[in-house]
Amino acid sequence: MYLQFFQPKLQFHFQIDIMLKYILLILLSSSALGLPSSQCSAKVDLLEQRIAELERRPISCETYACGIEGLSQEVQVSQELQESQELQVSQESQESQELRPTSCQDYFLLGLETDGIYKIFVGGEWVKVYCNLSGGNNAWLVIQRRQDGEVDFYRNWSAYKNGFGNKSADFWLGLHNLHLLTRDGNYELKIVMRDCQDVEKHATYSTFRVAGASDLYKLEIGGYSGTAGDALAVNNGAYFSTKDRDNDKFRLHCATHRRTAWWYKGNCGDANLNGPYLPCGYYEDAVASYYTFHDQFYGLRFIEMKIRRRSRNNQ
Ligand SMILES: [Ca+2]
Repeated sequence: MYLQFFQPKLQFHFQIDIMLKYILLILLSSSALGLPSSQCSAKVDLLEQRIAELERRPISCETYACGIEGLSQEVQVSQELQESQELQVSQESQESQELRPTSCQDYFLLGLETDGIYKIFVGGEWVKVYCNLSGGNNAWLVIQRRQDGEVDFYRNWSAYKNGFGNKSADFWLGLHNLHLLTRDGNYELKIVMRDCQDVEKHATYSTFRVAGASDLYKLEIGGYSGTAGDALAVNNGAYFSTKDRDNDKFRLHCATHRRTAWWYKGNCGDANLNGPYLPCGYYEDAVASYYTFHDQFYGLRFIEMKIRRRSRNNQ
């Protein structure tokens, strides 16, 4: 780029010096016309001397140096301006095109089809979530999982509000994020469960919304379909309760009775998905269970709760 700028400039200066020579030659020749021969000869000598001086003169050196200096400054300024403009354009482009996925579905639409932990933008912050993106058009955001009993689920209000566990294994996403995720859209909930013989059943609810802290993370749920039965029907409208917060309307403290935390209502209800992870098939009120799966409180081997925004395609 530098040579492209420089070469025409050098050539331009060289041409100016050639022109000066000939202008001087014409002027001196003109002034010599009509003079006596001796004076004319002197003019011709002067002319030849001036031409010789011009030819010896380092005509291009100063021009060359000035050209380089000036040109390099021009190039530098040009480069700085270009870099500045490129940086600005780049920043504007980045800001306008910065991807801020707000759901697992956004990642799926970007072409990602691998299950795993992804970051989504929720309530002005980045939150790590586990997405189910494999297996076709099923971009689910996992909000709870029980698979090995490594994580203690008998925790207090603060823990259930903020979430806990390992998102690649057993975990609870947290009521705060559940509220932020579901407050502005229509979400559906799918619960996938397996028993000791690896029989899999599911329950899907077309409405799932969690209210804010001031409403004690009240649950709105409805529109059941599936194979596991509608064990959550009685939980619609329930407040969340933990071992240190009894927000159920029952005479017992359901969270301590069931040894976990949940949206308890009625006589503590038929679903205890956060219950103790006991040996599979264990029969107990306080166990990780879903009553209508086996029509009893039966300890399940695997539980996964996941949500996704309802769209015209999956309504
Ligand atoms: Ca109570």
